[in-house]
Amino acid sequence: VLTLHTFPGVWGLTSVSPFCTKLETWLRLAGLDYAAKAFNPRTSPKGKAPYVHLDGAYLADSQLVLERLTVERGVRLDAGLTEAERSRGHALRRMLEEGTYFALCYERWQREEGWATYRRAFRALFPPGLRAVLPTVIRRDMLRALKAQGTGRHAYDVVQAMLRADMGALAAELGDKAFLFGAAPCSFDAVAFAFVEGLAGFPVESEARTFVTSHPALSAYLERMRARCFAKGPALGRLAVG
Ligand SMILES: N[C@@H](CCC(=O)N[C@@H](CS)C(=O)NCC(=O)O)C(=O)O
Repeated sequence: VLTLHTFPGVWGLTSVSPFCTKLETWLRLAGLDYAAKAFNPRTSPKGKAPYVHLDGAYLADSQLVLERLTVERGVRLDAGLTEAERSRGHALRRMLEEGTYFALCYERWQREEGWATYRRAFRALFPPGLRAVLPTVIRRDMLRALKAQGTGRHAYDVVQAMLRADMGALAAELGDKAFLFGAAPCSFDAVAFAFVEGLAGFPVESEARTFVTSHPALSAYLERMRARCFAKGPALGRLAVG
């Protein structure tokens, strides 16, 4: 039995966390059965989400989990990819997870308009007694992390331009194909979907968001992936936040 520990969705997002969206999308593309439970700081091996409970132990990190399941469960999602496609997919994944991610965090946590909205979803993740204090404390830590990583030191317009460039690179790879590397989805589509959705599904206007939602290929890709994986929504459902 495989248990996915994840954060629920909200608005147009499968999960508040793109890494949780990635892993749940991957599980669905791979056709693996799983149960879903909420993130629990006491069982999370690295203090982050997502993680899984598998064969009696907890395992963290979306990529380490999917790589292990690929081997142990004989998942063949990437079996048809050429070496060059694997290499481009790897580079795109690292761009999204190690670059785009921080620009998304900037949009939600550092930009005041973003935080005013994101805060409402984030506080709903906690029991009522912790809602007044925890989001503010965690925001302070997040702003420190953004500064240490570097993205937090840029002006808003610069970060927006970075996001548009990342989405432009993704759109160029997608071209007019149904999925990143052809007519069938592969593991890298789970990552691409998570980050395209992470930008398009957060309901605060920005140039980068408009770039994605008005891009014919990217918006069609988003709908195609949603229809394929989440016609009935994510396993933990979505937070009811206005
Ligand atoms: N490399 C990790 C990244 C996971 C990650 O950064 N998760 C964030 C949510 S988007 C988290 O749990 N942050 C909590 C924290 O840093 O304390 C993965 O792929 O699973």
